[in-house]
Amino acid sequence: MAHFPDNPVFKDVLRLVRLQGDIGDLEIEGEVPAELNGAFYRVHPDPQFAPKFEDDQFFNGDGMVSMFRFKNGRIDFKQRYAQTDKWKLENAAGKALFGAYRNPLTDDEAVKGKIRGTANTNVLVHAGKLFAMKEDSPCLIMDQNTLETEGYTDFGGDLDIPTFTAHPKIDPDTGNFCGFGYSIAGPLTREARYFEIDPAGKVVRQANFTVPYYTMLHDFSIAGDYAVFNVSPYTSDMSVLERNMPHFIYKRDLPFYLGVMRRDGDGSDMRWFKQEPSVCGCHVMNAFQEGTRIHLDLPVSETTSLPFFPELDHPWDPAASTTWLTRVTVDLGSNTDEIASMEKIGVMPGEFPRIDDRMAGKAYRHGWMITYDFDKQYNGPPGPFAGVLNSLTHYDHESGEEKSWWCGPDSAFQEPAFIPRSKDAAEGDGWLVALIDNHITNYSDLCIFDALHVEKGPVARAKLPVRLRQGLHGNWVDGSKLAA
Ligand code: V55
Ligand code: FE
Repeated sequence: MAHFPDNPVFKDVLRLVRLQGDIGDLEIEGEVPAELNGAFYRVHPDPQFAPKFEDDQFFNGDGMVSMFRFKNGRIDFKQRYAQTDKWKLENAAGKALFGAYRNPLTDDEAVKGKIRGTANTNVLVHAGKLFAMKEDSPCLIMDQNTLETEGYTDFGGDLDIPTFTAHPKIDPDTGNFCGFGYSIAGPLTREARYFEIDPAGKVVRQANFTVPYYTMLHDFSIAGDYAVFNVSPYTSDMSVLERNMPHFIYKRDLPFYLGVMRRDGDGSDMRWFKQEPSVCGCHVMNAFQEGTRIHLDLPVSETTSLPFFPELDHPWDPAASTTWLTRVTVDLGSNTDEIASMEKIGVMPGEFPRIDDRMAGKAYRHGWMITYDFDKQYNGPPGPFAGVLNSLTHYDHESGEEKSWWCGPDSAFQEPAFIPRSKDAAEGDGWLVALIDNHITNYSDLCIFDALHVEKGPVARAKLPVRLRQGLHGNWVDGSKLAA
């Protein structure tokens, strides 16, 4: 007998789905390019049971993983829960045992000390497995063909830290999975570790570093030989957890930082470059080296872009939380600890930046985000972000041109992923896939775009007979890595 809280986090576009199953040969509108062979994986939070607290957070839900398998113009759909240790313990009990988001003080006595992860943030195939990731817990391994869960891994004991990243980058030259864990010395600690896992699944690099203050180290980038970490003023302390406030609170008086260290070192060369007054940035589009300078592109707002990680002394302000694509530059040749420049490089505001992942860490031309066209009509209920992500925008950093496509008054986008036309196609030559959720009919379509002509709208739509809940992140994998 499930009574979900009377809370916007469980209503309208955030109404739970909790549906596991398979649909073969999805209904298609248009033509799916026959040469597309592979799978698109994505994940959304979807609590298995009614949460323990009325004010439960969107980010606290159990990971529900979806797979769209493309072959010969046909798409098969599969959806399963990531069966984390938390999911299994709660499934056996028939109710929620773990409490608030990132707050172990709120858990039932019976599960004290158990891994709290939900695997709800990102999914990516590496070393022959599907990694289901959440930044507060180890890496969960799933089968990339069946979506069966195998369990948490510490990579044969080599990665002896309690946390992992939900935002890895794959080095296009080595194929290494580049990532990090933060708060590795326990909840709320400033210790972090950079690591790389090679294509065979072996941990080949590890380097510890310390963040300037306890923060949500959500995303990062590689930039050639360097790893770059963006720090925004999300922070917390024990008194926040003791009062069961949202785990992260936003403190605009703390600086924004960019940390830069060599990927092949031991972390002792880490330099933190500071920006005051602070800004807020979360997801990285890309970063690259240019001589002694490092550039990192990311959507940036004046203050917290996540309404559920609020400021205590300032009300939520949608305008100040709107994010614009910005290039942050630091100079390793300088002896200052100041950020050299921050320059707005996008006109359309938005979030969920993506690139042609073969350009990760390199000078690049093409980027995409889902964007807010505030001038357009919207007929649906509000969602979890600053506005309705109703458009898809292509940013050409070389020509400075932007092209967008609006998905109509009833719908919103989820994060896209890029698919190259072939292994050695030019940068940007390929497709984007993205879910479009219709908030009136309550159906979701997986849409396929020509990546360099998003303004033409989708070339095909794979139509689901249900709506998928607002999700976070996902990735494409080539068919050569999947069972035939
Ligand atoms: C984010 C998402 C999370 C999380 C921390 O987008 C940060 C940011 C879905 O979970 O736990
Ligand atoms: Fe994220």
